[in-house]
Amino acid sequence: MRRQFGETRSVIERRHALISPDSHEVTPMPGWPGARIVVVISPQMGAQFSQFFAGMPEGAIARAPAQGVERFVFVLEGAVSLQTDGRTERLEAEAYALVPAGMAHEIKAETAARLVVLEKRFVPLAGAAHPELVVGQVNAQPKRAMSEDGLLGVRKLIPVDERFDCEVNVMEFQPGGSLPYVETHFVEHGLLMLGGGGVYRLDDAWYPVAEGDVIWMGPYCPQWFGALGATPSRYLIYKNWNRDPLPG
Ligand code: UGY
Ligand code: MN
Repeated sequence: MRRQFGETRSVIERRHALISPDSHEVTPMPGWPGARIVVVISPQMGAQFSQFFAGMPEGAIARAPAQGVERFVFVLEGAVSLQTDGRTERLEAEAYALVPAGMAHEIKAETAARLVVLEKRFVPLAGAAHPELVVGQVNAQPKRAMSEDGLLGVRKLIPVDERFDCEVNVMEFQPGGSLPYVETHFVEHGLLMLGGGGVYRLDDAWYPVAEGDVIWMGPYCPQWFGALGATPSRYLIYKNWNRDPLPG
């Protein structure tokens, strides 16, 4: 929805950002011919990763990212096929893939499709093997309780394994559920509200958030979420982790 008189809910601060759909800017992107790309989080903002939406018309094909960059793809609408050396996977809504750095691949829109994509420079760990391709479906992952009141659960989309330098989770809040405490941590987040809504605390500001909103939380941004409304709230959340803050 386009607002009048120069209003938007988007806010860009030094250590956090909220990007609401009303301020999306469509850009072309090399490697994504024909797609409508909206970059919502990027290093230009202060993040160490990028997060973008890709609206692909049927038949469009995306190529692999730059050398050393890993890619997480989550299907919001439609269907794509992910082709890697010797393997083709069909991904429909709520399916996802983590394509390790250096893996040749193509993403083809089997129907018109909308994706959210996260990319980061992979941080290898001495002694650990290179990660493998991960493909999955949100609901196939077990929901683990994350609060004593039973109102918050998390589904981990990537194996908990030192080979991986990031995690992507879906957090599910029943109405009235919240993060148990205000978190402060050295890792950063890219978040997409998948449904429902509530209030997100970022630094010393409290923002109403709803489906389609994107949040960047930089290192040490104090953060808390409380779900409001009659239906559950869900968000997709990335974080860099599993690596020492002082790399050798
Ligand atoms: O995993 C996390 O750090 C997560 N609980 N943070 C968040 O939801 N803002
Ligand atoms: Mn956190």
